[in-house]
Amino acid sequence: MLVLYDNPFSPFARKVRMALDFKGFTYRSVDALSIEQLPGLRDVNARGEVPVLVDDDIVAIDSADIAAYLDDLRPEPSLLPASLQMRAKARHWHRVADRTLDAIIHDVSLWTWPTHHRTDQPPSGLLEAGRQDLEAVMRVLERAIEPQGFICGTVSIADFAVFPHVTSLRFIGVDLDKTRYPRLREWLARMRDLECVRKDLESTRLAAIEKFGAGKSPYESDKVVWRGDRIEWLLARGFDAWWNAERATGRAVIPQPSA
Ligand SMILES: N[C@@H](CCC(=O)N[C@@H](CS)C(=O)NCC(=O)O)C(=O)O
Repeated sequence: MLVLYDNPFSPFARKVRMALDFKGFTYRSVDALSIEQLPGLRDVNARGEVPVLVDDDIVAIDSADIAAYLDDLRPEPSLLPASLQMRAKARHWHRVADRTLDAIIHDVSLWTWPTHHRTDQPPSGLLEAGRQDLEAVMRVLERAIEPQGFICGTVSIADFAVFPHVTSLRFIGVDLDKTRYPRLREWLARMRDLECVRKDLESTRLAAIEKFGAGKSPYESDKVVWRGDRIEWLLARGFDAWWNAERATGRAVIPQPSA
């Protein structure tokens, strides 16, 4: 059976879970970011990141590569649209979700994580810069969504990649109001009608209760693993001094190079 090194809250893992369910795979999920599962995760991925998919002796790392592996394994229903133009578009929005939306949302959300209880405040201007850049991406997405359809017309990996990020925007004060974002709002409703999306939302909701009930958390509560894109956005927006201070505290961890 396929084993997914998973986490209920990771947007990358959620994307892969929706893709697995959309394609009708049976799989076993392990919450690999819980402290007790971390050694097992590092055995299959030296970077210690989820998701990882293990299919007997085949290990697929990185959510985009896992999605491609799933299409290789079972071509239909495909995670990519039929036309060349829409395939290129799907890959573009997949990348925007993974590199840009994830980076900004991660960087501005640290203070709201139920796993970490930071007593400091975000550096001045960070939240505003994040909201500004996220709104700029949302304006482009609003125009990009195919009318009466999904991002690329039919359901694709672009929808599964973008969806978890868009649903977290309200927690950081980005309001997708009906007047400015009618297509986005219709797309969100269409997404929520898909069975694989409903399953994702329900399992995320239940996991929040299970994992954080009674003030508990099974996860790391101090250190934060920073990937390249997340650091890049901070530097692009001029938060170098904050980043250097964060590293100096030892809270910020960067994965070591590995093959
Ligand atoms: N490029 C990777 C990124 C995966 C990633 O950043 N995963 C985060 C969770 S969202 C992670 O596992 N971080 C390690 C940690 O938090 O300990 C992918 O697409 O799978």
